[in-house]
Amino acid sequence: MGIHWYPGHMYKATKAMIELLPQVDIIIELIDARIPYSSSNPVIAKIAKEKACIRILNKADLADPKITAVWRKNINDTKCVKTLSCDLGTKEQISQIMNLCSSLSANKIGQPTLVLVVGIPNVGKSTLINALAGRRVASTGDEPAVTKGQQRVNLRNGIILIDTPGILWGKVENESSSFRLAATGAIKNTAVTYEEVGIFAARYLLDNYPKYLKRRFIFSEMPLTESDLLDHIGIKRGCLGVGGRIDRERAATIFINELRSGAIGKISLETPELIDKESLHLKPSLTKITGALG
Ligand SMILES: Nc1nc2c(ncn2[C@@H]2O[C@H](COP(=O)(O)OP(=O)(O)O)[C@@H](O)[C@H]2O)c(=O)[nH]1
Ligand SMILES: [Mg+2]
Repeated sequence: MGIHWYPGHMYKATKAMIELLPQVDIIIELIDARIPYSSSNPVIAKIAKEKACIRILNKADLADPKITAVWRKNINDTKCVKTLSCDLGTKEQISQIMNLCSSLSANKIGQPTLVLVVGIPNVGKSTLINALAGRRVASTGDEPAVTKGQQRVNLRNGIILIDTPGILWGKVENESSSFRLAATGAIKNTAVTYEEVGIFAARYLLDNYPKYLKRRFIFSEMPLTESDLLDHIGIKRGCLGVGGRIDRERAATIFINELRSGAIGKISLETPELIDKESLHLKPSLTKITGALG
C-alpha cells in the first residue's frame, strides 16, 4: 500500500488552477530534482499541453548531480520550452528564467503576461517567486501546504506571477513514487508513518549510497537490512523508549529529516532506468512517463 494524501483543499486548488488556465500565458512547473518522475503531476502535464511551459528541476543542490544530469537529458518534452536546474535561485538562474518569460511574452503588447507557478507541495514555488520578485512577497516554509490560495505578484515589468498551493493528484499509480514524495517532504507529516517511509528510504540508500550512510552514521559493520539500519540510527541518536527498546518511529523521523536536509549527502531517489523498470509493472495507459516527461 502506498501513501495517499489528497485533501479537499488540493482538489479545490486544482479546480481553481484549471479555471484560471485560459488567461494564463506561461506555466512554470517546479519538479523536485531528487525525484523528477515522482514529482511530475500528470494533471499538470495534461493541462499544460497547449501552453508554453518552463520546467525547473528545483532543489538541485540536494540531488545527486550525476543523476540530475541524466534526468536533464531524459526529460525530452517538446512542449516544454526549457528545463533548468535550480537551487534557491542564484542570480544567473533567476535572470535566465526572467529572460525566458520575457521572450515568451514578447508579442503581448499592452497586456500583462500571466505566469502560473505550479508544482507539488514544498517543492519551492513560493521561494522561486520571492527570488523572481527580488523581495519577500510570498510566504514559504519547510512543510507542505504553507500557501493556501492563489496569490498574484506583479513584477511591474509586464509580468504577473501567480503563486499556487502545492498539488498532488488523486491516485499515485506507482507506489514507490508515493514513498519518494513522502521521503522528500511533499506529503504532510500527519499523513505518513515515518517508520514506513524510513524503511523504504533505508533500502534505497543501503543499495545506492552505502558510503554516505557509513560516513554519516559511522558503522563498524554495515547493516544489511533496513530495520538494522534504523535500529543502528536509533542507538546512535539515543532513541530509546521504555525498557531500553529502540523507538523506531523516532529513529526513522531523525533519519528522514537528515535525508531531507541533505545532511547525509546529495542524494537522488530515482533514476530514469529505475522508473522504466517500475513502469513495466503499471498498466501502460497509466504510466505517467509518456505524458509528463516526453
Ligand atoms: N535546499 C533547498 N531548499 C529549497 C529550495 N527551494 C526552496 N527550498 C526550501 O524548501 C521549503 C519549501 O519552500 P516553499 O517555497 O515554501 O515551497 P512551496 O510549498 O512549493 O511554495 C522552504 O524551507 C525553502 O527554503 C532549493 O532550491 N534548495
Ligand atoms: Mg508556497
